Amino acid sequence: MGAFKEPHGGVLKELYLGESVAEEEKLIAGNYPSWDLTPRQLCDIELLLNGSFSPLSGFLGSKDYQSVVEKMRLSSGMLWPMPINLDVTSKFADSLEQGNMLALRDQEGVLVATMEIEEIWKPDKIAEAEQVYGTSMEAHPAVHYLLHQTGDVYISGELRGVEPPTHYDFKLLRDSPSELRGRFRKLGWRKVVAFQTRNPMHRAHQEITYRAATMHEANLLVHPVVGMTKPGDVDHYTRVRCYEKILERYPEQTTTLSLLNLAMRMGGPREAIWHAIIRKNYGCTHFIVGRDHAGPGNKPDGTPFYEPYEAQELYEKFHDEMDITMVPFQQMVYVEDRAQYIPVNETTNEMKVANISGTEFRRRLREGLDIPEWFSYGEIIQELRKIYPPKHQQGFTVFFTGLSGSGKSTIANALLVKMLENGNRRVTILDGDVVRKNLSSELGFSKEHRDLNIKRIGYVAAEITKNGGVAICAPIAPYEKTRKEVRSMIEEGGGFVEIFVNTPLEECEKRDRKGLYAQARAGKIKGFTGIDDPYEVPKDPEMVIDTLHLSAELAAHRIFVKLESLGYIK
Ligand code: PPS
Repeated sequence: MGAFKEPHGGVLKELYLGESVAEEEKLIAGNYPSWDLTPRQLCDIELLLNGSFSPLSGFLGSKDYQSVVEKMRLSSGMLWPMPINLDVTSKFADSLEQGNMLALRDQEGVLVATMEIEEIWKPDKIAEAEQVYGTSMEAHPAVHYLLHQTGDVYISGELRGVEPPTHYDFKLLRDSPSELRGRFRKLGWRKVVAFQTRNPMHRAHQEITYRAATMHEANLLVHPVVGMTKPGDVDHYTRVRCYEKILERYPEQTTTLSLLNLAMRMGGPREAIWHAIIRKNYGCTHFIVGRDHAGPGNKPDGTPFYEPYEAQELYEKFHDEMDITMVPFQQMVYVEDRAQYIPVNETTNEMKVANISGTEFRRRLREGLDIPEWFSYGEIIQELRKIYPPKHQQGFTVFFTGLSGSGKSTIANALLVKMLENGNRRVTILDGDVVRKNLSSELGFSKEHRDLNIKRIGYVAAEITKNGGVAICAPIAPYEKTRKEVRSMIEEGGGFVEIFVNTPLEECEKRDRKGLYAQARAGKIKGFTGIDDPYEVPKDPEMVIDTLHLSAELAAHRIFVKLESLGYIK
């Protein structure tokens, strides 16, 4: 093979069929039962098929699974810390039998691989969570995934790779282990330090990686994860643009970048071992493990799931078997009087130490505040500012809720005009009646239909918000749970301001501008909000408007001022 570093288990397990056999397989697979791989399974299968997960030759069978969960070893005794399983729903599993062939497809139906089913079994998920992640608390992202998104049945068998999952982005930066090994060979790189990351890199990371490489007289591979990382992380498109920029900060010919389509589990110490084995399969000789490697964040009580250096300790235990040298790092901090980064355990009390946490960094970005030179490079900040624009450039939704005839539409329209007059924002209004004529013309007023209507409004508002626009919505939205769902959908991409138009039922009924209350009282309209269908008063709206004592114009003015004070309007 000519590689500088043997893969884990000695052989790189590439599982693709030859071209002509793969073509035949595609034809036959049309008759097989078919499973559409989930985004996580797609990441896993890509890394299984290209040898990143050597020595695995498919999703784990029950014996290997049990052994990995309990002992971090395959049943052969070889070190392997992470269960890699093909989970399916019970309903789908009921249609399968041992010995069946199965077609594994991507979300568009393209055949990725086939598998002869050897085993079908139900795992004990709680035991898996506790043994692999050390907890069954749902605050751990992998446990949450296991309990809520993982199918109840696991199936296994040897994989026959047909076609690698398609990627349209950064194609030239994506490498299989043999491709990267080829690059190292071509460049004559014999010692390579790998750096795993799921975050944008700043000066401290550059410092760690550069030190690690020079310390070991090695070259450097920046090997970021672009598959699935921790929910809320910076998107990989932005990160890759940042990595490309930081590459120029290393001496020429010393460092290379490649993207790894791994689905992380945030499994801390076990995950560190897994990450290192993967990098060994890519031909690397050294692997950097810093503070809180692959950490999942804190438990609800604020304490961490894993100790900050627990991953380094576990690695140390298995170091001889791992055959890829750990380069441990303490957290790096900036020492002002020395104008230099040093490991935190080398600082003294006399030193003036500076540090900016991830949370503080994001706050500064979001609020358009200064980020010091010592923390990051100008070109990286510039890239990140694009996804964390200051508040007055972020999208948001103003969500009015209240009884029919409460005045929502009038206030919403007055607000719209004020925003157009201000001219700094692009605004779309999604009024209850208008939506019902266009988006939801086939819907009635049952609970299901109302929920569907509100979710449609929420979906459109979330899209507008995500893309930096302003959506003003004004449906009745009578149910708290649905409003909450819409809020969390929209808050993923911007702001959400809920306004309860608090006009008492008697007043709405007295106004009865459309004559609907009279019809509802006469039983001609059934399930009318406030009459014979509930309106749940919002628990925590950003604002409550009392229309008995406030004109629509004044109400719109107050809301406009509130939006200014929240920073959304300049
Ligand atoms: S919901 O519950 O949020 O889906 O309602 P929404 O889409 O805002 O539609 C409310 C308008 O539809 C008219 N209408 C009814 N409202 C409540 N209950 C029943 N059964 C009903 N039937 C028709 C009413 O005119 C509402 O308009 P607004 O602008 O709120 O007065």
